Formats: sequence, structure tokens, C-alpha cells
Amino acid sequence: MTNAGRRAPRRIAVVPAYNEEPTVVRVLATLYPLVDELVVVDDGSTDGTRGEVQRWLPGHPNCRLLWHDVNQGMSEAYYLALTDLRARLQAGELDADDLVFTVDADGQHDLEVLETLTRITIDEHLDAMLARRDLTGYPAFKRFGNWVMSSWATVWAGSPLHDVESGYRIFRLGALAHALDYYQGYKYSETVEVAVVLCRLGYRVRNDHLVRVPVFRSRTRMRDAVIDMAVVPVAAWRVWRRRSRFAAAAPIAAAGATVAGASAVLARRRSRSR
Ligand SMILES: Nc1nc2c(ncn2[C@@H]2O[C@H](COP(=O)(O)OP(=O)(O)OP(=O)(O)O)[C@@H](O)[C@H]2O)c(=O)[nH]1
Ligand SMILES: [Mg+2]
Repeated sequence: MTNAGRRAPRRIAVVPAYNEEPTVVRVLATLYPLVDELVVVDDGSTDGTRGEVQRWLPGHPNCRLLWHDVNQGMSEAYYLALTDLRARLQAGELDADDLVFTVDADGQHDLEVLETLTRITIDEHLDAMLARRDLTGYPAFKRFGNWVMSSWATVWAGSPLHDVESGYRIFRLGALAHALDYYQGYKYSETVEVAVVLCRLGYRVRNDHLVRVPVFRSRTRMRDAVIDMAVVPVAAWRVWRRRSRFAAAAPIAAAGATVAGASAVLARRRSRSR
């Protein structure tokens, strides 16, 4: 297809929300006019998050609410929304070049720069733009933890990652759907796993564009950091293992194709000579 015949990428935002009653509607209302489609996942909130979203939904036909009845963790909330997008891509309803945005429901992400991030993603043909949050207003232990995690992920990704825990991201749907074959995520690990998997698969990932953080709010715990540290090498290994399996299977498949091709030629010759 020529560029002229190609439609503009569809913009789909995914917002996971767990007990975000005070902020969720403000985030959705700001995001709604910036995208073509909005998916909000209520992750079994025990406050009024779902009620707030349901009251806001009428008059916003391009927003869908998905939910878990019981809290399952941020990664599962993403998995629910992203596997749905992957199914729509496989059904031909969405395009591999469509863009998926992820934005937290707590107001931590500055939506004024979303257009700039999108422009960079498109102009530089990126597969993933992981906005690097300016954490200068954060406590030192949080900054240090983020640096350790990003350095660890860099080693396993084989590409520089500066804020691997950032949830403010833009993905090309084709790349994201491919990455979903290699990870599911547990608790908060979705962000680190997808970054490592995409880099390992050879996709173009940027994680150096700095964005300000208007709100400081952190619920992550030491336990979450330990989980994330542990899953990083596992995510890299999953890519390596599947790749080496494919590499081992490729000569066998090629030989199979040659045999099949040769017998087809022989069969055609035989039928011609009858
Ligand atoms: N804490 C938490 N957040 C969830 C969960 N499920 C979905 N979320 C949402 O996931 C998004 C990110 O969660 P945050 O707790 O803000 O985590 P974060 O911004 O990655 O962490 P920090 O870097 O510590 O700020 C928010 O929009 C949450 O509402 C869950 O089980 N726990
Ligand atoms: Mg947050």
C-alpha cells in the first residue's frame, strides 16, 4: 500500500485504575479529546472509581469500561485491555501502525506533552516511546530504586533504558501485540517486562525523552521492586529461548518446504506425461 492510501494511525488510550476515585474522571476527560478511543480498566476498586467512570460514560461513546471484580494488580489490568486490542488487530479491525497510549489514572502524567510524544513516535518511526519521567521532586530512595531498576533492565535489554518503570508510553500496536507473546506481567512488572521484550525483539524503543511529573504519588513497595528485578532476566530469556527454537526449526522447515516443492513438481510432470 502507498503512503497516500494509508489511513492515519488510530490512537487508543488504555488507563488502568485502582482506587482512583478523586482523579480518574479528570484524567479521562482530559485524555478523551486527544485520542480516537479510550479504554479504562477498573481493577476491582473498592472505592467509588467504577461509579465515577460509569457516571461519566454517557456522552462519551468512544470510551469503554472493562473491569475485574476483584483486584488483580496493574499488570493484569493491562493484560485484559491489551490482549483485547491484539485480538482486534488479528481480526483486521485495527492496524499494526495504530498507536496505543498508556496513562495512569492518578494524574501523574502530563497530558500537555502527549502530542509532542506522539509526533516524535511517528516521525522517528518508533515502536515504543517510554516517556522518561523527571523524578527530581521524588524522594532520593525512589530515584535510586528507579536508577537501579533501569540499569538492571538495560543490561538485559541490550539497549539504554532510563526510566523503565514509566507507565506513560506510546506503542505501535504491531510491536506491542508481538511482545505480548512473551510476557503477561505480575503486580507491577508489566512496564519492565514489555520494555525488555521489545528491545530484545529488536524493536525501536526510546526511553530518554524527559517529561515533567505534575503529581507525586507512589504506592509501589520494596516487594514490587524485588519482583520486577527477578522478572527482567526471565523476560529476556523467554525471547532468547523462543528465538533459538525458531532458529533450530528453520532449517528443518526449509528442508520440508524443499521436499514438498519437489514432490509437487514431480506430480505436475507425471500428470502432464499421462
Ligand atoms: N497500585 C495499584 N495500581 C493499580 C492496580 N491496578 C491498576 N492500577 C493502576 O495502575 C496505575 C499505576 O499505578 P501506580 O500505583 O500509580 O504506580 P506507578 O505510577 O507505576 O508507580 P510509581 O512509579 O511508584 O509512581 C494507576 O493508574 C493505578 O490506578 C493495582 O492493583 N495496584
Ligand atoms: Mg502512578
